[in-house]
Amino acid sequence: IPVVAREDLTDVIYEKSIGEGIAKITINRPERRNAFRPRTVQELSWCFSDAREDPDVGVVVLTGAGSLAFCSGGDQSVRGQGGYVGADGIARLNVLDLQIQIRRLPKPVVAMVAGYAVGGGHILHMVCDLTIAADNAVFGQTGPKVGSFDAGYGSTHMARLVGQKKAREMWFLARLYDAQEAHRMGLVNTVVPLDKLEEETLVWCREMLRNSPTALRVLKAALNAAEDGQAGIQELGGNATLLFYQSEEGNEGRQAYMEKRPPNFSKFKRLP
Ligand code: 2NE
Repeated sequence: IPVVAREDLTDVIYEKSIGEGIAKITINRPERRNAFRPRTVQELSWCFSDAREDPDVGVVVLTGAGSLAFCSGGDQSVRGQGGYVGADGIARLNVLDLQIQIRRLPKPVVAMVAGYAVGGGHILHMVCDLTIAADNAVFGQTGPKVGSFDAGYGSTHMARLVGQKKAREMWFLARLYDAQEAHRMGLVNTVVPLDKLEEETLVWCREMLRNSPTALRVLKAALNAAEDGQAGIQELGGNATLLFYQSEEGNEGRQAYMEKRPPNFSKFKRLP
């Protein structure tokens, strides 16, 4: 598929297939098993923002460079007091904002996982809508071993995915799980041979792209809302407004205001 790519990124590769509706974001630090530093997260955030704003993009794929790792979490070599330290000397935990950005993106985000998805990298795949795993994938939380934890989505969303007992096991023992075990636990949608990973991911993406974008958008918001409290309701409610603005009834109010006349909603039925 012909692609357009943004060239000035150092830690991430960003590609968009022309006319296909798929954006692919690749964490590109294979020498560190695709661990993220603040710059990596900033670049990822830019890419997700572009994929959100581009009306030609319908599905986003997040992956890691090479076949050894999807992402090994925060780069421990730049971990300082209060977060991960970037070129500006400031400590950040900006991956937490990235998690929210992925979750709130009104298009499906698919994690395409080969190799290790551990620590903060494991959480990134969990906040994606779907995970396609290669048979060499390995999943787990390492935080308690390296003096870290994610008590946000990394814990609470995990418990929704795998259940409370298993989530406590994953975090308290910090074990690693192979792809088949992750599939049994409900952490991933399917497991495929490594050499079929990209091909299978494309099949899933194309299948979603054939479906109604609005249906997928509102379903994602609804599934989020069940977990996200007021913020989730706000997201779901925003979709109701978006749809209402597309209706004749919604436009009668705006039109009347602009024409300085009282609105006439009498022709709109009160449905049961
Ligand atoms: C990922 C894993 C299991 C891979 O093991 P292996 O044996 O395949 O590779 P190796 O030799 O460990 O790693 C290759 C190189 O990548 C670096 C290593 O230090 C090594 O460098 P050299 O010795 O060749 O110079 N590397 C790998 N992961 C790194 C990382 N996260 N930071 C910096 N360098 C890394 C194995 O490498 C591993 O267990 N990695 C550490 C995983 C980890 O503990 N991640 C942090 C969890 S905490 C977190 O992500 C977090 C959070 O909990 C809350 C908020 C934000 C972040």
